[in-house]
Amino acid sequence: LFLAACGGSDSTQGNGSASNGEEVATEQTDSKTIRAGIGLNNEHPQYKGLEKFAELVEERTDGSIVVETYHSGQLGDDRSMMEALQLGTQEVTVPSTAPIANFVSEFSVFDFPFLFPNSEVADEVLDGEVGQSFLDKLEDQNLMGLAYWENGFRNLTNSKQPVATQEDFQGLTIRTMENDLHLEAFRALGANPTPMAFTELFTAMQQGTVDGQENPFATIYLEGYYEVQQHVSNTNHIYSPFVFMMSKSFFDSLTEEEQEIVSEAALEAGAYQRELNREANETYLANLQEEGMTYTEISEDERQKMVETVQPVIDKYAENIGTEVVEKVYSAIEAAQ
Ligand code: KDG
Repeated sequence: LFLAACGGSDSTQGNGSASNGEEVATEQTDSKTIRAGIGLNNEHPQYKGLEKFAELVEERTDGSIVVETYHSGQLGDDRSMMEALQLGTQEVTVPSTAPIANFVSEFSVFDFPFLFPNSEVADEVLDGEVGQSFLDKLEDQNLMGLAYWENGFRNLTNSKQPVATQEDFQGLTIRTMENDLHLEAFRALGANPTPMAFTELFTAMQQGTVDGQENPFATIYLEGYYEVQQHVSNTNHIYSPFVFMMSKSFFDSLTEEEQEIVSEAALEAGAYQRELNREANETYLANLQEEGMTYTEISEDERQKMVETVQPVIDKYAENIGTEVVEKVYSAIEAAQ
């Protein structure tokens, strides 16, 4: 198992005795490889979750499936990795729901600003029937959605000014994920949003191409954004789920038993990832302040104003997605509270 994970498929020649070498070679010819890539770095709970997935799968398949994990966009950004899954040149990625909406537009509903009141409600809706019905929609795109993981509540940072009110968004160039709804919501709030892949974000902030960005505290801290950003506010404007997804053609090539193992492992690793992620998001705001960032709290009154400002954008997308689908999500949220 260890050999297989570390050696790669073409490094067996000349290792050990001939018979040993042959054995390893046979084993490796039979083993299937999952290349799993994410945009966040190897400090982030998302990567720890990926490592957990690898451990569970390799253990439960006795190494007949090997999982190679890649972080920091080593295999590309959310969109290009999803395309690689469609083509079958990569097996797993765990994008935010926002870029998924470019493949299945209904996914935008999970990115409605201020949709989920807390992560417990999000868990219940996403892990329930409604969440599953969205994952099913990915199959037409040659993608298998196996589980929801958590990115978390997104918060605004910038290099220019403290943001306490909606008026403070005015004039700030904010990088958003590649999603039209995000763009329109930020425009409505008065900012000047610009969509960009995650892999380009740090440099864009460093070079001043953008003034700010929005991500959960864990990402802001673990990606070292405090080095290039001065102000952070708890806008909590969008809850970002992750979707753990696999190339459908790869999934279909697995035996039934293997399919069960990877599906179960994606869920179990997700539970672990969510736990680590919540701890991280609670802890890291303090660290950001220790690193010298100014923290501005958004009052409930101000947040309510933002809710009202983005409502027309939500209404527009609700209509585009289809009221029936959106109503199902709203009812599930209500039932979960
Ligand atoms: O690994 C996930 C990242 O690629 C991305 O989804 C993170 O929230 C994110 C962003 O802002 O792009």
